[in-house]
Amino acid sequence: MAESGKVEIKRTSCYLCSRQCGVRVHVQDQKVLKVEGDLKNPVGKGFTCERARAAIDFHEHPKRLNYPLKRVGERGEDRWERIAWKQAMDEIAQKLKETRDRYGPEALAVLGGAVHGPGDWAAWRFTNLFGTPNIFYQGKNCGEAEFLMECAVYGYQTYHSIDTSRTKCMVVWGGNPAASNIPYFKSIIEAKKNGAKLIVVDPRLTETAERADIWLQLRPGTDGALALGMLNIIINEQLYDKRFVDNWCLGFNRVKETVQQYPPEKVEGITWVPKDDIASAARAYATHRPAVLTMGVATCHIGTGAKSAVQAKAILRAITGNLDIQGGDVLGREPQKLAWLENLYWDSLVDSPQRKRDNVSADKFPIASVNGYKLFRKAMKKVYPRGYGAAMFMLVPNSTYIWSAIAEGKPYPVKAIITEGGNPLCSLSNAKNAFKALMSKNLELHVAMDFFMTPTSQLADYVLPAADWLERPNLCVRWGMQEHYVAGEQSVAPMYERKNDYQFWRELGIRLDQRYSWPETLEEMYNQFLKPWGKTFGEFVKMEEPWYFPPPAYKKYERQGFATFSGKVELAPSILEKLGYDPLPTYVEPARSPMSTPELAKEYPFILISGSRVRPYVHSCYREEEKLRARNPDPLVQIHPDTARQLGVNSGDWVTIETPEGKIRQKAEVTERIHPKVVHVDGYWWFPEQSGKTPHLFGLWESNANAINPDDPELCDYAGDLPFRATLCKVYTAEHG
Ligand SMILES: Nc1nc2c(c(=O)[nH]1)N[C@H]1C(S)=C(S)[C@@H](COP(=O)(O)OP(=O)(O)OC[C@H]3O[C@@H](n4cnc5c(=O)[nH]c(N)nc54)[C@H](O)[C@@H]3O)O[C@H]1N2
Ligand SMILES: Nc1nc2c(c(=O)[nH]1)N[C@H]1C(S)=C(S)[C@@H](COP(=O)(O)OP(=O)(O)OC[C@H]3O[C@@H](n4cnc5c(=O)[nH]c(N)nc54)[C@H](O)[C@@H]3O)O[C@H]1N2
Ligand code: SF4
Ligand SMILES: [Mo]
Repeated sequence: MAESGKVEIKRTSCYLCSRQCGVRVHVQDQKVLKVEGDLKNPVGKGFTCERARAAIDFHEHPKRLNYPLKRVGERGEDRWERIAWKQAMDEIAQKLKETRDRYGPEALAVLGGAVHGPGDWAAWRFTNLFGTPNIFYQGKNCGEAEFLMECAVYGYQTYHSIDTSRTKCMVVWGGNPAASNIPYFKSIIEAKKNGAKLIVVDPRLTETAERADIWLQLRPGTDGALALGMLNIIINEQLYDKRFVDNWCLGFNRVKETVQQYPPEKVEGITWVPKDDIASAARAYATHRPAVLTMGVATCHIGTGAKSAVQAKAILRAITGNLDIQGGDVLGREPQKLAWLENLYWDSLVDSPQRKRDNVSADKFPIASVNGYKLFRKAMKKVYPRGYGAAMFMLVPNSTYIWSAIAEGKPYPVKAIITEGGNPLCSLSNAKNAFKALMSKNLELHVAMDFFMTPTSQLADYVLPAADWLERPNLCVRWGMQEHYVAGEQSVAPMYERKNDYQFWRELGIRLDQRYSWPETLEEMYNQFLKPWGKTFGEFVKMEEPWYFPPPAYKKYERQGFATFSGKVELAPSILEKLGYDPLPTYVEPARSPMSTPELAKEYPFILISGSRVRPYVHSCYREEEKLRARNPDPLVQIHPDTARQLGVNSGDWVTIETPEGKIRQKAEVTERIHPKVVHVDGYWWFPEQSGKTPHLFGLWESNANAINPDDPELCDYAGDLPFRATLCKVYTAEHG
């Protein structure tokens, strides 16, 4: 126990977004006084942003959930009674037991959000033991399409960390780190100072694009054609790494043949990018090695356009010889010194005797299913005998199927859901569909665990108060994304009756035949993860440097081959063929576009993109915090001045944005940063200050991009990711509507 009155410094990691910057928390008598960057911590190196500066406001916010609540009125009526944790957990576990006995374990679906802490892996742990494959977490949220394609082509995901002194070229493709990852953006700037080239592929002139040597302003959703056009130049001008291709790549001739269909002139017509710019970008990328070609979540959000985009990107990385070299795109490894597989129970799910069915969308999107994962495991076995460290990215169902499994019992009934650390009504396309399912009488149980009452938790039967990152010990593990771990001390005891997410899953687990699988505390669970290292969490967190960065390893394939069936880079992956997909990166238009649906485009003439990161917010979070809200008080729709003039719109006007799915209103930001034919709307908007009662739901239908984004599976990509970008809309002022 700390001495009364004494100020202590706790070292931990900030979880107010997924970056996990190292911070020092000043604490006195269980009160947080200050959060500052930790200069010594390699993650962030002392950086903090406006969210970390508002950390105390979130921690003590008057709207925080502090006690378990049980619904007393109808769903969504906003009538609750406070109950004890024990009662909540007993009742929820009993209901889950009945559900499992009556309908099978697959009748439970668990929906979470972006990376936020122990809830992520504890949820996989629970669902794997329970036997349900219907777990919707990071994979689908952040775009499964690219993870899966990288695994199919070269057997693991690549990291795109910039080596500021070595990297010679950076291609930021479909992302904007200036808003989404500031520490990364800083390394881009530093590498540029050291002479590296920056190429940005984005329909908007973002803060990142502003810094670019070459900015390719493409038509949203045509990334595949653009990448194929670049491949055309690189292959025909023989700018690829011939030795690497000869020794390590299969399928080169088939790809060579395919790219002949995409000469720069034709690609200009598809993408709107001038052919000379396509050629310059291709030449710059291929001749400045080592180069990094980033993931960028937008290329997974363009529906049917995504497959060729992510595949052609993977081919670009491979044939230019940038795979797994220092300063280039380094291949990940399974977590080092960590007992992860035995603790996450992947195999229990894959081979579960209880699980009779694959996830609800397995037939439509077989690559993102338990069976798809099994095939990947087989392919990877030689290189990764323990399986894939980031398997949770690999078998996530498509949300539309979850909603229809609830509302219509198809393909089989889902009767219970748990939403933890996510706000699907704001973050998933076609909120009307989600709303219908969440209000359906067929749904027998909905449990939500969050910091705040959100539109989603508003529709739950039980709402549970989550402890935040200051109230729990943290072990940052970026499964499959980066190899380091960082230990963080608990700063203060949880306020009121908040509990950490691990405790929630544990308490369910021990009531549901998983008694021996759940150590009593989060620290004890961390001890189990850290066992191979021979350290306890307590020892780790007290170390002078409480982090572990494994020594980097390059060209790992020279020893072990690539983790594909052939052991080579498969440019036309055999696994795609086995699962019934086109193995070649053939370009496919977004399913709604001026080219694929010209009739629809007459009525909806603009291309709609939505939800790019806005600096103060993380998706639907933080709109209740006054200082952050003051920076971005209203949802903004970006419109080009020429378009605005035609529409009679001025900056600051509220305008209507309409799609076949519905309409919303946002405030116009007239700007030359966007193409005249493209409209960008802010994502995830709700208004915590408004009434939460249904149907109002904190103004969910007023301005939320995902109230009008489509979710038809035919519009989704090959892995079932939602089309948040590259669809069609019309825009008008209220008077002209
Ligand atoms: N239109 C559009 N939609 C998109 C995207 C887009 O680009 N455009 N991007 C997609 C992407 S990449 C993502 S990742 C998703 C994000 O989708 P979500 O993760 O559903 O969105 P968030 O708003 O981050 O929801 C997180 C919720 O969890 C709560 N929370 C935070 N930390 C914790 C915790 O430790 N424990 C618990 N129990 N709760 C916690 C927060 O209060 C918040 O309500 O959105 C997707 N949706
Ligand atoms: N502040 C903040 N930071 C965050 C988050 C947050 O919510 N807030 N979320 C975190 C999460 S979960 C994620 S997944 C990452 C995502 O981070 P990023 O990958 O950087 O994604 P976005 O910031 O949405 O940037 C997407 C960019 O793609 C562009 N774009 C739109 N359509 C297309 C298209 O068809 N093709 C191409 N090439 N580009 C297109 C948009 O104009 C936008 O500038 O950010 C993380 N960091
Ligand atoms: S970027 Fe900001 S919110 Fe995200 S982890 Fe770092 S300090 Fe926290
Ligand atoms: Mo994400």
